[in-house]
Amino acid sequence: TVLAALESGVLKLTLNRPDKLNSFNEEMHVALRVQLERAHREDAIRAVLLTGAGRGFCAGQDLGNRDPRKGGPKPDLGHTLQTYYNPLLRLIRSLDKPVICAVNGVAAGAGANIAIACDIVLAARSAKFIQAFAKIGLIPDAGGSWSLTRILGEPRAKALTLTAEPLPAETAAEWGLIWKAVEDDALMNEATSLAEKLAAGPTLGLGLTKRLIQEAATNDLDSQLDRERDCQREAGLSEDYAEGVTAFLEKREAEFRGR
Ligand code: LHQ
Repeated sequence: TVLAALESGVLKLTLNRPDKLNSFNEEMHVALRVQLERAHREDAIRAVLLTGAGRGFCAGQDLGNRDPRKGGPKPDLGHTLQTYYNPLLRLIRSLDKPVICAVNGVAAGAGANIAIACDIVLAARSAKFIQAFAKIGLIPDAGGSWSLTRILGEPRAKALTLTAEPLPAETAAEWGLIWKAVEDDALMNEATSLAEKLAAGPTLGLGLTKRLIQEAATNDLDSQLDRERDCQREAGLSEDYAEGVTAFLEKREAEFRGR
């Protein structure tokens, strides 16, 4: 349910239930988690590229396997979040390597918010982001209530989540929700070359950068300045910093090794 391929330092993960618009069942959750844990562990992986197979990116939770018409006990969706979505979000945000998301088509519900949680999001011009939760009586999960509010502010976050109106990729880019919208047939090339470029970068410094930017949301300036001091100290000790400065002085491209 998740295709994984490691090439040029990029772990490409393709959500692969195309006939269900790559909506999440338990098997796909576990498969994605296994791959992200691997990305945390393996030094050879220096960037992750997440995308979807077929015409959609991800339609959120698979709504097909819990049919309320069949009766039975009411589901505990809190348990589903605790067991699957929350750990997934934490794995993406805490990975000290860039996660690029190529949104190849519709991203709905938790699918939209998983995309938004990635570090750099490119979307096909035809893709749409839908906070579909309100249509089925749920609340925005997979970090959406947090990320949408921080990125867009309350007015747009509330309008999107209360109405469940689709947001076209280009508007998402104009609003700063994603990095950019690109022509459909250029998406994978552009996302792949971006991921490869980042994978060839100073991985340690990039990881610290990602962490600092994320921490800024909740730090005050004084704490953030302290964190910059500590992280710069660490970056300054890396082999890649020495190589970067040497390459600059020698007027050549740096060859970073990710440490
Ligand atoms: C699907 C799905 C889907 C199953 C399309 N499931 N089959 C967390 C905790 C626990 C529980 C609950 O939820 C959550 C978080 C969430 O993510 S809640 C939000 C869940 N997602 C949605 O509400 C979105 C549901 N899907 C849609 O609204 C539409 O499919 C969109 C707008 C995404 C795409 O519309 P279309 O392009 O018109 O495609 P379609 O509706 O025809 O879908 C194609 C097929 O995919 C179809 O199957 P079929 O056998 O009829 O061809 C759909 O049934 C299936 N599919 N989403 N979430």
